[in-house]
Amino acid sequence: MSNKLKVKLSDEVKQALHAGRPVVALESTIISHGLPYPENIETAKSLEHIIRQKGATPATIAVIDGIPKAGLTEEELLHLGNSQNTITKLSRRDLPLALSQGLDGSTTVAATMIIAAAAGIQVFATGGIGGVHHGADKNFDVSADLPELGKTDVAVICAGPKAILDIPATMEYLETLGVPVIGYQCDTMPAFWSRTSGVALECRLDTAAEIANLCKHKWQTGLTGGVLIGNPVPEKEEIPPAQITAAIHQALKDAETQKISGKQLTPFLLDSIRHITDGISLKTNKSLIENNAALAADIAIALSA
Ligand code: PSU
Ligand code: MN
Repeated sequence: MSNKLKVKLSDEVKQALHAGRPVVALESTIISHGLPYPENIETAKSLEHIIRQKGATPATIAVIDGIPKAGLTEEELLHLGNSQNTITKLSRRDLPLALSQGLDGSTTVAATMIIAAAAGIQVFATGGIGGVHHGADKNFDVSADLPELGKTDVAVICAGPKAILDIPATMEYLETLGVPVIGYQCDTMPAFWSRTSGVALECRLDTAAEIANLCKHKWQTGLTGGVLIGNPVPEKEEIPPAQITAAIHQALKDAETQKISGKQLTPFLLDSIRHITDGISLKTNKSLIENNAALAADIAIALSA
């Protein structure tokens, strides 16, 4: 029995991979749980468009009828985006249940990395990765995204850990796991809606070519595991820390009062912040993901050159 995860590729993705052309993986939890309808569908389509315009091939990843897929049809995208909350959010631990029961599910950063790597896709764009939650010293809430970055060979382009997280603790955790964290044209880790978290980075690279070169050196020398690229949200869409901090605190307090925990916590916080900021956070969220998709395409192109 083969112990490899089998991924069903769309024709477009299959042809691109076969020809050694650049491919960028996209996750689907953003579609099902991270953004509201219909902005989620609009964003999913716009990401694919941005990547194609750059000359790379997008591969949105999800599990449909228990089958891991890279490259979704329009119908599948709509299905993930229209069924808010009825679609299961799948991280590493949830994949066996979904595969064995033939379920539909959207994939988190961790699960998307697993499926991308199995398909032979090296570059993946998301919004913000999961990380160490506030209070993790007591509640142990650390996203499965972090250990995945420690072991799976995929470059992940993000706008930082989501600012609802304990970013300094997340950075410590990444250091322990041996994950290179690159600031793209920046010297501090971005903080999702804001351009900086204040946490200094030791690795700043200013071009996609240098980032691709670092990845090649890592993977060609047996230094397995992910590479994390922090790409700050464009200046004109940024919400400065002073403006978003109050909303984050309010959302964290509401989560505590309502006893929200586990995999529900991140979607709850994102949704609360969207309401508190009157939708401004949504506009920023959309912009930062698009910005990440564009950089991911550049890196994939540099890697395939
Ligand atoms: N980035 C966003 N919105 C999201 C997520 C990331 O802009 O909804 C998702 C990703 O799929 C990430 C997940 O892997 O949130 C983290 O969830 P948790 O904290 O439960 O591990
Ligand atoms: Mn968690």
